[in-house]
Amino acid sequence: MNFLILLVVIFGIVAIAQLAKVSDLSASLSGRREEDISKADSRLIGALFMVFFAVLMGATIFLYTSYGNMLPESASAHGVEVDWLMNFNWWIITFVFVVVNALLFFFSWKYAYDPARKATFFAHDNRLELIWTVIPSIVLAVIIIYGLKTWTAITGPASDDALRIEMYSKQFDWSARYPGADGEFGQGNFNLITSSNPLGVITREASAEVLNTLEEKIGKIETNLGLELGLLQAERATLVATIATDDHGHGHDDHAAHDDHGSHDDHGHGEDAWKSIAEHRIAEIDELIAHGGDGLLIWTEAKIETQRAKLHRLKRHRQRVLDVKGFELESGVDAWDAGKDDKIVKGEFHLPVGREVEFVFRSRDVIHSAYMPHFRSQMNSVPGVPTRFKMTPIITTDSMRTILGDPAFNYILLCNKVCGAAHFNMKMDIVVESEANYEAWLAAQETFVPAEEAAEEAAEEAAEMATEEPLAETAMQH
Ligand SMILES: [Cu+2]
Repeated sequence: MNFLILLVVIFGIVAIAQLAKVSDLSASLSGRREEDISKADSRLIGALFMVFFAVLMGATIFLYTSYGNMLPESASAHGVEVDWLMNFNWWIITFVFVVVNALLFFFSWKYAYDPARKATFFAHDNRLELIWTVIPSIVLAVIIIYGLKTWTAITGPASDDALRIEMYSKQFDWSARYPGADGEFGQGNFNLITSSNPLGVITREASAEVLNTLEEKIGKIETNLGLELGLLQAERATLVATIATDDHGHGHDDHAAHDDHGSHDDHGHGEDAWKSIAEHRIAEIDELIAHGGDGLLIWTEAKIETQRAKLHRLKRHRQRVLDVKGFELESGVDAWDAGKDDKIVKGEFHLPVGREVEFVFRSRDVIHSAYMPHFRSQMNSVPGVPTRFKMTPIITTDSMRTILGDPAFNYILLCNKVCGAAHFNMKMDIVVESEANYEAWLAAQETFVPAEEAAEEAAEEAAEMATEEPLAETAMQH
């Protein structure tokens, strides 16, 4: 089928080329020059231009009416402004588009070639220059100033009582995090990311969990390296060689020691201790090699290298986790505690209608983009650089379903950056509802550290405080 279409196109082109050749030939036969076009031909071309203009305008009107409003009315307060700005620009563009094309095609028809008419020629006109410089300048200034004003209002700081939500992106899903009762997000640190803590929220539990896992892995590799036959033999050989050269060197040292009194004894003692440790270790290795049996490992050098590199990485990771420090946040909340009552949700998140929301965007891996088309919002989510965007939802999901006559309608958050294989799958539903319904929904969500665990921990801490206090008091009295 495709091949047939291709054939038709090729033959069409050939036919047109042949026709052109025929008209060339007939022109040369009748003695006309190629660029001589009859008045009738000119009028025909002019009329065709008018037909084309009519089709163009018809198509434009059709496209504007069928596809002009792909989104329903804005569901956010600033979105109304954005739509105004967008429409304002479209009206200007449409006006210019129609006027320019009308003049272009109408003039082609009206001033079709006429050998009896001579064209007026003028090289310069100040008035015209002024008109087509000043008018576009004014229009552009209006568009830019209006746009900047709207943009500044949209991106300005959020009010103090705005609800704050963190949108966390990774390949390939979104999480929404609510700060919990203390109003503070627990800080995030990528060194604490685990499958149960995908956002890397800093809490004592998260830190302890990561440290445990790391210790386990480090211990396992160290044990294995201690059972590798080649390494054991190499270590034994080094120890034996060191003892041998040391014995030899000892005599030499003896002579030198005559100069500094007293040091000889110390030196000798330390050496003996070291030697006995070395001998002990040699015995240990011999024992291992002789009776290690199945426990012994024989690895290639490459394998030993990769295991050592892995060990190095794990130890570095452990150090980074140990370096994570708790600190006081501005509100006085301990950073170690701020994350406990955070609520992390997936798949769907809720917003109260009429309340300002400030989104903070964070990304784990690559640049994603949070796109909420019904709210006219979009913001990139960039690894290492938190971004933000504020908005106020003004239409609940239920109202929008009524407006659209679609009971299945849902607001959505999409990823709008092609971020990898499952990019298409990165979306969340957004439910806008009354403040009361929202509060009820939020209350039903699980906190990051489950409430019972947090209570237990608080009780433990209180008990510790109780035993410490009397001590502190006696210390004060002294
Ligand atoms: Cu994405």
